[in-house]
Amino acid sequence: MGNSWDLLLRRARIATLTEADDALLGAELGAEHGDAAIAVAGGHIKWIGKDSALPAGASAVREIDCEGAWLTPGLIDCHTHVVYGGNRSHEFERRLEGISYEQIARDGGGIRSTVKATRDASVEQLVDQSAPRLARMRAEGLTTVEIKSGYGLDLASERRMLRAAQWLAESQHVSVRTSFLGAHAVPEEYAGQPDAFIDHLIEDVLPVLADEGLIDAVDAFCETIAFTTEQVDRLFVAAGKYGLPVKLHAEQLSDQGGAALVAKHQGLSADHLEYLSQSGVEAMAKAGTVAVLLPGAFYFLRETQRPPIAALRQAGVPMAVATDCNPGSSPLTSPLLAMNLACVCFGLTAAEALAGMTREAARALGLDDRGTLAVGQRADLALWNVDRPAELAYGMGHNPLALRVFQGVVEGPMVDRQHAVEDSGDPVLSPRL
Ligand code: DI6
Ligand code: FE
Repeated sequence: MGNSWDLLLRRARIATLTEADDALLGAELGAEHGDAAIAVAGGHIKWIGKDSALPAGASAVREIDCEGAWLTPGLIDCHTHVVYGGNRSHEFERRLEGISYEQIARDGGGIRSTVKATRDASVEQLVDQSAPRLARMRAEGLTTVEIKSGYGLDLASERRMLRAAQWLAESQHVSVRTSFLGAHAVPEEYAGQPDAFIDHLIEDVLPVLADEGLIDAVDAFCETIAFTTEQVDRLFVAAGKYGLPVKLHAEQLSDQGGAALVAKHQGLSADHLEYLSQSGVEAMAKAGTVAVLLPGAFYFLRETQRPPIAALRQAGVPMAVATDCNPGSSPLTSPLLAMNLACVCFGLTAAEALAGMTREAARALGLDDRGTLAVGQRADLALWNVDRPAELAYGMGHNPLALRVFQGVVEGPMVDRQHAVEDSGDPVLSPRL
């Protein structure tokens, strides 16, 4: 029937992550024989099924023999602060001496010290400093990343952070969703006046950045060392006026009732959640708010209280997993290690961790065109040299990525070798060459 596709991946095993099957990994197409295929055209998935069922006469500009390697959706990191200036290794040393994260913040360090370094940086410098971090994530099959502002805390600096995030999308071939986190900390010039600072964000900062098309969602830090639920509520009401969805850093260090607040606003996600109460769980379940688990921060801050995973599961709250990549509480640039930590520290299953870094992460960003492999979805894929998908969460410091496909364009560790293959006249590219 003369199908002409841009790309055809053959002889794969495929974890679709769709909910069509009861099994959490979805239909494991061709799992036994490595005989599944995916066809891509125009940056989207056009056909998916058994290799043996490919339509007669199907052809593609490029065909790749996956040799039984596993295909999953490209990884999605739905909570990062990957754009920032400087680093906080000196504070890490203080914490190793026994000084707490909260104490460092109260002494004027913490977020505020990164604000100083970020305010001093140009957009170009922010891009240069952040690109290697994002490149490390991309090397592990990342295709979509959420990036927050929140280290500028004034209009010009927040704008530079958000512009840097958009530039990185272009240069790194990743899809970027931006969140405005102006309410991350009270800046020096508003010391002791958090309400006035929230007013300033609502009146002078949010409207401008929203109008400039720099924001996809509004986030805040609800905590004793940051903002109260009342202050966050006012900000969220303002976000609603611009049609922007909300999300929240909630119950990270104490139970402030932040999850219930974000649920009240039909928010996309409540993130961290170590101190989440049962009523918070129920409010999230009712609103369909995703729980974003950030085990990197739990580990790095040596937190001992775990998020109530069993209660979240029981209530049917979707659970996403993210790196929280940031200089203070989670200098983590490995989505795969975040999956491992979610299993080891929080007790997720390997399948839940993979769903948390794909399907549920897409849900946490309000995106329904990615995170699963099905006809019509974006062709954002990762091909892994593993025998079982559980190996993705099992390894520590191990990167089995063979290929990354971003909107139908193939990249990966073996792409250089691909040219040698093409020069030799062999049209079939093998990830294990
Ligand atoms: N919670 C966090 O873990 C990050 N932000 C937040 O609200 C930490 C930010 C930092 O310490 O720089
Ligand atoms: Fe965070």
